[in-house]
Amino acid sequence: MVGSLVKWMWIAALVVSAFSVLAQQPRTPDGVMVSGRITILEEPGKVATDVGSTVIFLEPIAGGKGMAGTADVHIAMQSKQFVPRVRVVTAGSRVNFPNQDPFRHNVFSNTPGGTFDLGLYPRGSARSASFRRVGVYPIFCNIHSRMSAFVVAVPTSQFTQAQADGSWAIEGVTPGKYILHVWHERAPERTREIVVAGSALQGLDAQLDARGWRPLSHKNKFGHDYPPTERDRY
Ligand SMILES: [Cu+2]
Repeated sequence: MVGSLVKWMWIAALVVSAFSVLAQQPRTPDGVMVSGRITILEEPGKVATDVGSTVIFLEPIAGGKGMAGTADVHIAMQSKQFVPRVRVVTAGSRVNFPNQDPFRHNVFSNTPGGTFDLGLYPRGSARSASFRRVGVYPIFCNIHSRMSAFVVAVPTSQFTQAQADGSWAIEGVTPGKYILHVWHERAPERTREIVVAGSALQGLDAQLDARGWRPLSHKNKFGHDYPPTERDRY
């Protein structure tokens, strides 16, 4: 009887120690953490203040987990700006655009294969658009030429945006092969193949080159130049 009790205590101790070993692993129930840091190479004298707009996502090649549901996200219109300026979503998601300014705004995109126009609407109301196709959608307002944003629709739910210091992490990544994409509006996209195994993958650092970037002007929703004064053109 005593021998059997000792045996059970041994088993219990082994189970507890096994759990404490597991708890020390940087592992989430579904997978592991993949992380790194982004830096942006700028022209001399310039310092990047928008590293936090960088989009990082893992496109599954083999064995990895891809899409899992869609996100419910917002881009607000505040003080004649889209906030935040960049949003990453799983392709198929809807993005809501609440107008928080005391005047009307429009939201449109002329992205080939993904055009939309939400019309003109006042403070306190919101309209939404679907982003079914994978790709980068520049978003504008037909009234205010300086308003611009990007929705980046990706073929996976394993994505994130960098912190202000450039660090990023994606949790719960299942083992498999992926293409790691790093996208920023001011630099060519960077990609590399990674293999995620049973433990955390750290140090996936990438440097983006924004030295060749020049701000682009854009047309209004009719494909014309914006009028010199920002008047309501509806
Ligand atoms: Cu506007």
